[in-house]
Amino acid sequence: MDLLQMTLVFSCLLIPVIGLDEEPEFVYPDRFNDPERDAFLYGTFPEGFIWSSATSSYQIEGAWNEDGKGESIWDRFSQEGGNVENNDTGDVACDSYHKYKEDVALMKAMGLKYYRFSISWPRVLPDGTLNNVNEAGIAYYNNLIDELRLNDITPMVTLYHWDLPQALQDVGGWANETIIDHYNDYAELCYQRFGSRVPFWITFNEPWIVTLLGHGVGYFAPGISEDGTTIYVVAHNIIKSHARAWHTYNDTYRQLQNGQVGITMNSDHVEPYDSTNQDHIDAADRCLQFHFGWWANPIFKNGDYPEVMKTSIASKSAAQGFTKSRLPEFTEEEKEYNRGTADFFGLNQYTTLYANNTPDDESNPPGYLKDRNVLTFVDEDWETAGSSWLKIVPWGIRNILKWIDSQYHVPIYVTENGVSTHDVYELDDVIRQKYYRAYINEVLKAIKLDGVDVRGYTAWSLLDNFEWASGYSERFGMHYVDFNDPERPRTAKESVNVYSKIIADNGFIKEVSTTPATQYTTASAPSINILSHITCICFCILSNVWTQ
Ligand code: PNW
Repeated sequence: MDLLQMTLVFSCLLIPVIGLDEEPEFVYPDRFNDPERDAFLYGTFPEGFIWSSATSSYQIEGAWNEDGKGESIWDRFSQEGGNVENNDTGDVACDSYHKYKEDVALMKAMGLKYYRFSISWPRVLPDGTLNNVNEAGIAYYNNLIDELRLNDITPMVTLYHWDLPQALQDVGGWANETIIDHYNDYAELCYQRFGSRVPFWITFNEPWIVTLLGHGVGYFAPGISEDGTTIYVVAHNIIKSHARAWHTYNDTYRQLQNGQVGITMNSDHVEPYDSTNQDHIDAADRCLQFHFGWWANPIFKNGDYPEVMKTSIASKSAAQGFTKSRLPEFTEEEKEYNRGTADFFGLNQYTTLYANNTPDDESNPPGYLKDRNVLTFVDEDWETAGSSWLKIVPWGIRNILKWIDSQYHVPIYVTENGVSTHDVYELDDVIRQKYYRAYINEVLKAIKLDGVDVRGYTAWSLLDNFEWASGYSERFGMHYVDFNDPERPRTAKESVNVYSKIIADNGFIKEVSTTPATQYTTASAPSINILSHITCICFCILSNVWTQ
């Protein structure tokens, strides 16, 4: 037997072990349990797959008024009291403004090659405009980027992760279309000052949350509750701001800096409650169009809002006595300008909902939920994390990746995914270890089994941090941060090891065992096993013919 034959025979022995599906990491004790769907898949990610972890400026930096930083809407919203759990604020947060070198060392220790962070707009432009460029703020991000590069870690930078300069909010914020010019000035300043070292820009983090939670229900800063009217104006200005910032990069900086500019959207996966019922299927699709399509249709498809949004909002607006649709219109020129303005699709994904139809409701007052006309709900048997909204449903991420791929056909980066625990000191964070393995495994399936072009995965979050309206009562970090200690010490949780191993292996490699695998735990396992054997036998026969 020559070397080639020996290698092939050896791999024959290995493949049944490596390719074997195993018991699901999460098993649901209800009618939605599906061991075949949830079976674990061993295998590796494509070469060059990006492994990252994320944070955002307001959630970790602290130093809210240091070195010339301006006030942000989150400073105002948290400090005024009554808006955040325990009246927590991000005044100090993880103190990463002072401890960024320590943070970079944590990333290095984990084997991370990418880091997603955001720039605080009021730290570099205290009143939001170019009237006053805060060089100390610029220096902070330059130092952070340099420290990352020194440690072989590539920055992915979010321009807007919710901390709008308060001075711009005072003149109407996202509801005032002058914001488009201000945002473009800010983006261009960032390209100029940091762009030579930043290959990935994300214009907006989760515009749906900015719009709905910030301007629809007022649960997030700036605390406005104008569901059904202002939200559509805010969204319109965000889309235009995004398109403008992309064009600025494309026209002036791309050739020089060779980076990519995308946008990150969040969505729960939405599954029809009864997948054989067309009403449920339509309701799930409508829900996703109102959530993703709102932004993604103009940016990735045809420059305009999804048809289902246009027709639903127009007819309800008319019935409610509005003289025109509450959904603003793009001109033909604007549609042309919006179309194709993203080099990648950033996806933040955490959880899943079921969808069903609701009867049409055209009554006043108008509202987003009435416009959308979908009833969403969860299965109470699904395991809940430290955040009440976060049910653990790994297969949801695979399904939504498939949906995005089918709609927009673009490279996708998972820019956030993770799970919270309550505010407890717990270093062996079993739930997070299981969550990451299970969800990342579903991303692997989307790539390997469904052919979706997913290029990277980002874990939320590197550190426990300020979880918006929940303050410090929910912990998403792979590192525990002691918020009672002025030094804000960080301690690695066990999930760091789990994630580091996935990064080191570029996926999931089953430990090689000498005992034959005889126990199949899922319905799909035997077929995969038999297939591997057949493939092996074919290889061996071929190699025999070839070497004779
Ligand atoms: C994302 N919800 O936000 C954000 O990008 C992060 O800043 C945040 O810390 C992370 O997810 C975890 O929450 C969300 O209420 C905030 O459904 C709230 C919701 C979803 C995402």
